[in-house]
Amino acid sequence: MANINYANKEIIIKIVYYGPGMSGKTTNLQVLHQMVPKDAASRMISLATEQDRTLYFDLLPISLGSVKGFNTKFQLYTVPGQVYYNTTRKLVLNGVDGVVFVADSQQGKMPENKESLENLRENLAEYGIDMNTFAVVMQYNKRDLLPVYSIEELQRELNPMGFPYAEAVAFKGQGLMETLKLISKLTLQRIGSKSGAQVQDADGNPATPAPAAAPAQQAQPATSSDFFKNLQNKMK
Ligand SMILES: Nc1nc2c(ncn2[C@@H]2O[C@H](COP(=O)(O)OP(=O)(O)OP(=O)(O)O)[C@@H](O)[C@H]2O)c(=O)[nH]1
Ligand SMILES: [Mg+2]
Repeated sequence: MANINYANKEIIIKIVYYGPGMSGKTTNLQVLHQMVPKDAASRMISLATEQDRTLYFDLLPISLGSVKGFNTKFQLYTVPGQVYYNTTRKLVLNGVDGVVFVADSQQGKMPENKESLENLRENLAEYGIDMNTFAVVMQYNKRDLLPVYSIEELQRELNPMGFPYAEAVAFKGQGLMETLKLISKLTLQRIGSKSGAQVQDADGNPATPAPAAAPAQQAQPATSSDFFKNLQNKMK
């Protein structure tokens, strides 16, 4: 359901970071905010927190610059992971284009990961989305907190669907760009292949969707344009 507006040549893609409480969703956005250039992500909004627990959501808007003449923006959201905030989680999923599931790798956290994943499946279904065919990336976070489950165990227990995955240590920034790259690639592919895209022409009528992004050079990001080129390059 990416929002593509042909009148002002803009694409807005909504990505939701989902997962159990304390798995590192907010940390993902906070550290990404530090990593991307200022002109690409000028502000991050954290709406309602209590002792660093998310009560509503976080939002990090990232401008990726121009893709085939379209000003492309990602809106990264988090949900509150604590079980009793399901109404909020459902609301935040409204209009979602892609999900990053942030799992906690620590031994003993498998039941919470599974419960959250099942909750995601149910909430997506309420919007008529089949998770099995949706743009989902698994992030196995907290790889530094030993003992952790092996990647094989996590894959077997949480990812029988075979979604792309990345390992991460969110507070150190490890694996965060890799994760963003994977989910960007998946969502842009879906827009390029028409399915899931809500495309409007200047009159608000259905129109042909924009093609997917083209690859470019790899470099340490300096401007939003470089940042996007870097991201595109990683999507190859
Ligand atoms: N050691 C370690 N700590 C991490 C990592 N990622 C996040 N943390 C810490 O885990 C705690 C919870 O992180 P948050 O990002 O607030 O978790 P959340 O998923 O947003 O939690 P809710 O908002 O309650 O759903 C914080 O103290 C983080 O610093 C990691 O990879 N390794
Ligand atoms: Mg949070």
